[in-house]
Amino acid sequence: MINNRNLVLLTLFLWAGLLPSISRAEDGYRLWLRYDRIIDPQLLQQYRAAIHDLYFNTTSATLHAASDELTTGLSGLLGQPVEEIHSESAAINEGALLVGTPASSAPIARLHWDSALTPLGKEGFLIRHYTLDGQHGIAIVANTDVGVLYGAFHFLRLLQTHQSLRSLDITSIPALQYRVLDHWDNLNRTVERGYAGLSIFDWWTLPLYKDSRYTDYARANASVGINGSVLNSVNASPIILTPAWLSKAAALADIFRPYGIRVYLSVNFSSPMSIGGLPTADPLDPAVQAWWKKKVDEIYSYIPDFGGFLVKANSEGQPGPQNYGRSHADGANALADALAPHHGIVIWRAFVYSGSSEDRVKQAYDEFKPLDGKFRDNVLLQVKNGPLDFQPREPFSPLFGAVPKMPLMLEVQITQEYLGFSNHLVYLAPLFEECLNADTYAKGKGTPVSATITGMAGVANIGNDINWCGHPFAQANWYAFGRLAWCATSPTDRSAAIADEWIRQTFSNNPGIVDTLKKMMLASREIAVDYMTPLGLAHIMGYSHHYGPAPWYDKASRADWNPVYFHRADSAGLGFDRTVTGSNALEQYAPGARTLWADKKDCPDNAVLWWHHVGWNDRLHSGRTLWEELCHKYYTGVDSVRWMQKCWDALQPRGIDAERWQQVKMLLGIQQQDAVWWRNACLLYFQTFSRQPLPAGAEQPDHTLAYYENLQLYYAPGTANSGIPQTTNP
Ligand code: GCW
Repeated sequence: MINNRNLVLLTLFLWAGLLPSISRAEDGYRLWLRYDRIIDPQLLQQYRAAIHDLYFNTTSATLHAASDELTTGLSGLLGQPVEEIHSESAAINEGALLVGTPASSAPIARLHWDSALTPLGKEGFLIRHYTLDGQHGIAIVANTDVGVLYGAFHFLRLLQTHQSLRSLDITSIPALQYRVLDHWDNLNRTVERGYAGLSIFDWWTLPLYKDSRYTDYARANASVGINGSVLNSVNASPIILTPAWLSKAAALADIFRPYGIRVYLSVNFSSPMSIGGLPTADPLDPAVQAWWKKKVDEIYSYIPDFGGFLVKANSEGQPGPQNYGRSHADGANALADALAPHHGIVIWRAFVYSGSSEDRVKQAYDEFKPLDGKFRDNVLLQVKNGPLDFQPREPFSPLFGAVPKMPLMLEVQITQEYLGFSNHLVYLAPLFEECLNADTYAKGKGTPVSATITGMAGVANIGNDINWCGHPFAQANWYAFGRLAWCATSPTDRSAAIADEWIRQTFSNNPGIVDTLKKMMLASREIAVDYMTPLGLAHIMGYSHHYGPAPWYDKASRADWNPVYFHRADSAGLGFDRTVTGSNALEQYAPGARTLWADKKDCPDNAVLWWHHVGWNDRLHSGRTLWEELCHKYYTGVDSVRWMQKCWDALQPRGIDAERWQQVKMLLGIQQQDAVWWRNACLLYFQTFSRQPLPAGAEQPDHTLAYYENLQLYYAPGTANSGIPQTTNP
């Protein structure tokens, strides 16, 4: 039957068939949603036989989005138009793909899968075989439309990753309720710690100009189950709450809504003063409380399903309740009371430290532990994975498991502020997973961080670069964030499985390619740790921009912004004693967790300098002395980047497209150069304390320490600071 819709599809399909000959460049824009025709003839035959046509009753914008994705995706993958049958009364054909909820689809209601549907909740889905009216096929079913959308994306993923459709029995339910991207995007479109161009949110042309990219952003997020987006940076401009900007945020919310994404805004705690004209922002002042209530009511008039506020208060110069002698709970509760009638939430950040003499990594716990139970029910505390600041490796934050009366969000950084920006290939799933799996011992052995959280927030690495994230492999970190947040409590080796499916969708299903890229990705985080901050070192990056090594740096206005504060090198050894003989940050952990690190002799090598000051000649578990091991790690890091380069070079003739192959090759060149820089600069510097030689016969630094110390980086991306010293009058 050729109706209008089919004609359109057919035309599109014929056009798509022509595309390879006019050679569509692999510019990375399509992310992991590429839907190119499956080449393997047997697989194609299996899929074409299993999926005859699509039964859909698109009664909502969300179901419409799901049906669009399935028709585009299936037509692309199967290389033939897939007919969509809307009629509820139409007879079921053999191989009909039934998609929907019992409420939206009569055939699905007739399956009577109620008992399987009940546990799915509001976002889960089933993908299973059915027999109905003597016909057989596959059904994607959920309780809600957004569950159907997630199921549709999952089904497409099965095909994209070449899974068999022969015995499907999938039940998928998200482990965490909140799976949120935090954009650190400023209203002038710069992105704090952003390395992929300007913000994708073109505030200036919103709300009338709606870039099609906003829809593609929503599709990508929905495909991995991300259900929230904080549009603006936590260093928030109060302007975001003015009517003109609320209408811009509302336009985005309208585009994201069908994809199950709620919009949140970061707010500046002083907004009642700066845009409200009040003399104070004291959260206990009735006029301030009334202002927030009115403002929140106004926001809901623009965005009826507004998610709520994200707040950075009394941290790094941001205003907060402590400016008025009030606690974080007082501050959060004033906002929470305004949001509660609308079912909105406050996500209050635990990233606070005051520049006091107390070990910086202890301060968040000291601040929030005593406040447990003092926050309203609709306040969540958002805690960075580690107690310091998104380092290549840190122990988990002691707040996980320590404030049982508060729901927690785990905050991870997808953008690579401390991991080589978008220049370095670093797959972050192993870092995220290390935290999720870490045992807090909060309720005895076997209480992983994942069991203490209600949600996960990821600081986005997205910008307006054509490939969204700068480095083609940085897309994997966005993808992995969503997938991990969805399945945070599943006990399997998720990093490997997620890398596998991402590679298959983004690059190729060729086993040789999958194998090589997976090896590179899974090794890459440890490689970065080796050439940047091995053995538990932390925060020895360049001041302010955080790119490249500067372990010598001691000029920052605050002690806890200086690398020397964190590594504590001296003639005796290296490392920060955080045990009972030092800052005793260890005490903030449950006794079971402490035993892992407390004793210098037992402490794992990969954390030892975080917890202990270790003598240069002390032997580590590796059998090498600290100095030998430090050298070994830095040299291994460089060698391993060169290994990644070799792996990549070997792939060119095996099917990676020229455009992305060349891009990654050049970026690996930068990474190699930077790894050498890190190794040389750090070893030359630490050598001034250890007074021991670099390994005999090893590649020697090609510059002096003074050379590295004098390197200046100007205009590093991601920071407003140009790096040029201010010596003259402005
Ligand atoms: O990692 C630090 C960054 C700041 C950031 C801060 C935070 C948004 O250097 O740029 O500010 O963390 O998390 O608030």
